[in-house]
Amino acid sequence: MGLQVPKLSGAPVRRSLKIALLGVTILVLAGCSEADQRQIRNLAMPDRASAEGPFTYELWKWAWVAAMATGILVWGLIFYAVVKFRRRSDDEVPRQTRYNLPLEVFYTIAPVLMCVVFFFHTVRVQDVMTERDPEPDLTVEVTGQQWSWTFNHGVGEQDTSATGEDDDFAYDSYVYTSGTGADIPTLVLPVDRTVQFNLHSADVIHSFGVPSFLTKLDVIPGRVNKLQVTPTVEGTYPGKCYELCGVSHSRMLFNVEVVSQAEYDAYLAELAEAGQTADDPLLGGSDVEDQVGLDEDSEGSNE
Ligand SMILES: [Cu+2]
Repeated sequence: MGLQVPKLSGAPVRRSLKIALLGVTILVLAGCSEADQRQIRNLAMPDRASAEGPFTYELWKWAWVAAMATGILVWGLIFYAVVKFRRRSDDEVPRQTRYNLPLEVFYTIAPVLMCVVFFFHTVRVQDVMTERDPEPDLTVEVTGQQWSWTFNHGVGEQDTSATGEDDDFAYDSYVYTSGTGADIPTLVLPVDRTVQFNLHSADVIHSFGVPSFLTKLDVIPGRVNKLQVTPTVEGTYPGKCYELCGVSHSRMLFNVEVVSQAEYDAYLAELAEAGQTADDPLLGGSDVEDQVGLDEDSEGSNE
C-alpha cells in the first residue's frame, strides 16, 4: 500500500527558501539602529534607574534564558525527529501505535517543574518590590484621575506613622503640580532617596508606573495603595498609566525628573512661590472640575 504524494523537485524550493532567508536577514539588520541594539542588549527592557529595577530585570533575563533553553531543546528534538524518522520510500508507513513511557513521564513532569521554579522566583522578586521601609525618606501623594495626574509633595517634617488615608497625611502642608491631557505633568524626585507613593484614584482604576523604575502599582478608588521606589540615576524618564481607564487613557502620561536633593528643594520652593500650596493633598473628587483635557477650549487636540 503506497501513499501517493506528488514529488516536489528540490532545487526551486531550496532557491526560494534561500531568497526568503536573505530577505529576512537584510530586513532585520537594516532595522537595527543604535537604540535598537541597546534594546536588544537590554532584552527590550529600559535602563534600570531605581534600586528595585535590577530585581525585575534579573527575573526577566533568566526567564528568557529558561525559555531559550527550552526552545532550543524543543527545536532540536523537532529537527531530529524530522530527519531521523523521515519517510524513506514511497510505500512506507510508520507504525501508528508506538509510545514511549519514560518520554511521556518526562514531558509531563518537566513543565510542572519549570512552573514551580518560575513561580518561586516571581514571588521572591514580588516580595522585594512590595517590601516597604517603615521610614521612607519622603512620601508623595499621587492622584490618578481621568486623564492625568496630580503630584502632592510634602513640606516640612514627615510623620511616617501617618496612614495616608482618611485625612491622616504625613505632612502638615503640601505643594502640588497637576497635569491635563494637553499639558503633561512632571514628577520631580530626589536621587537616592526612598520615596513612598501613596496612590489615590478620583474615579476609576488606573496604574502608576515608570518603565525605567521597572515597577508599577494599581491606583484603585476607595483605597490607598503604597509603592516605594528609590531612584538611583539622575535624568528624565517617561511615566504612564498602565491600566486602560477610558477613552483618553493613552494621554495619561507624565515625566519624571530625578534630581539632586538641592534641586528638589528648589523645585518645592518654586511650586510654593507659584501659589500651588495646600494644607491637604489634592486627591481629585471636588478638586476636579471636569474631565481634564477634553473640553474644546483647552489647548491641544483630542486626536
Ligand atoms: Cu489611567
